[in-house]
Order: sequence, then structure tokens, then C-alpha cells
Amino acid sequence: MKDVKQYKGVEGHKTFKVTIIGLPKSGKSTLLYQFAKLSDPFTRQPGYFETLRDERPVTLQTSGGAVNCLFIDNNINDYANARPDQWQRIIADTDCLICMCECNAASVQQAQYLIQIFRQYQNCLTLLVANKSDDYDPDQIKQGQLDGYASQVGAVGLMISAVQGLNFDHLQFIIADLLMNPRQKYGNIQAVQSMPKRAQPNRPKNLVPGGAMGGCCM
Ligand SMILES: Nc1nc2c(ncn2[C@@H]2O[C@H](COP(=O)(O)OP(=O)(O)OP(=O)(O)O)[C@@H](O)[C@H]2O)c(=O)[nH]1
Ligand SMILES: [Mg+2]
Repeated sequence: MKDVKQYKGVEGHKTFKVTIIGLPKSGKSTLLYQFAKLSDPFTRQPGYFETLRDERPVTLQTSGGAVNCLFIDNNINDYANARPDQWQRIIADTDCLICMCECNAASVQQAQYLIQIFRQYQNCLTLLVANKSDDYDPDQIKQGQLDGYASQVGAVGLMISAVQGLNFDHLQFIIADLLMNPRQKYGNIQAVQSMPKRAQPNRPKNLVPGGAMGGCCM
């Protein structure tokens, strides 16, 4: 069997929790499946009406070695209105947060809001991932604009297409490298670590009324 290079030290043996949250229908399950396939090509696809928390072990390969992760999709249909106890469950021990949206300004602003709610509880490596970059969308933003939105909330921004695999390799490397070498500079990663927890996030106007304290089924 081929010898897999492994990071040395405590971190090399750790399993990092990577939690995927985001807007409804933004492609969370599709992205989870793409990651799961890296370690098991025959892994099952997430069900269309999945309601259970979906956890998949994934080994990310980098030039420095293998990084063990557990990718989690909590399958909450409306994160903007999730209850504090649901957020606590989402957040528990998360090492890396992936917040997904689509590639237009309105969607990205809603994702910023979700990141700010998360930050009320915990700071960790955060990626603002704008999906469906393959879609024709007249309002599609550019990577530079996404970088600006991401930096406002101390995240690293990346446009991808989960279905077509655009930028998927890059996403893997960013996650693995930043988890193993948190001092590396990707966008505003330095800011993530030094960012204070926000008191109360500003709710974007394009969100339906309710609030982080509102009800939501899990
Ligand atoms: N064009 C395009 N469509 C995508 C992409 N990723 C996901 N989709 C489509 O978007 C729809 C929703 O994808 P899901 O992965 O189910 O999204 P989700 O965020 O898990 O949805 P919920 O869990 O129901 O909130 C599906 O029809 C996917 O095929 C992408 O990169 N490009
Ligand atoms: Mg889903």
C-alpha cells in the first residue's frame, strides 16, 4: 500500500470539523457530496429531502500531507431563523465554517449575516463560498467584489461551481492549508483570528421577517 504523507505533530492526528451552512438551495448538499467523493468514490448521495444531520469523513491531500476532516451538513432549512440552541449545535467544536450562497450581491449579503450570527458564538476559520458560478446570472459578482464582502466579516471568499467542479481544487487547498498553517495569508485570514465577536448582526433588508431567535424546524 502506498505510504501517505502525514503532517507531524498533534495537528496531524486531529480530525477537523468542517461545518457547511448557508442559504436554502445554495448547493450545500452538492458540495458535501463532492468532498465525500474524494475519500470514497462510492459514497451515497445526499437524499433530496434530507432532514438528518449528514456527516462525511474526508481526507484532504495537500503538498504537505493528508488532513483528516469531518464535513457536516446540519440540513437546517432556514439558518437565518434558526434558534440559539440550534446554532449551539451547529457551532460545537467547529474548526472551519463554510457559508454558502450564490454569486450575486443579495445572496452574499445574506451569507454575511449568517456568518455574523455564527460569530456571536465562535470565531474560527471561515469561508464565504459563492456557488453556481457556472449559472448565467446577469447580477453575478466578480471574485474581487466577493473578496470585499468576505473581508467585511473576516472570511476568505471563493466563487465555485459545486456541480462542475470549478475552483473545487482551490477550495480544498485553502481549507487544508489554513487548518494546518493558520498563519498563512489567504485574503483576510489574519482578521478572522483577531476579530471580536459581534454583538448583534444587522439583518439584510432582503431577508424575510423573523430573526435569529425565530422558530425553525431541524
Ligand atoms: N448550476 C448549478 N446548480 C447547482 C450547483 N450546485 C448545486 N446546484 C443545484 O442547486 C439545487 C440545490 O442544490 P442542493 O445541493 O440540494 O442545495 P442545498 O443548499 O443542500 O439545499 P437545501 O438543503 O434544500 O437548502 C440543485 O438542483 C442542484 O443541482 C452549481 O454549482 N451550479
Ligand atoms: Mg441540502
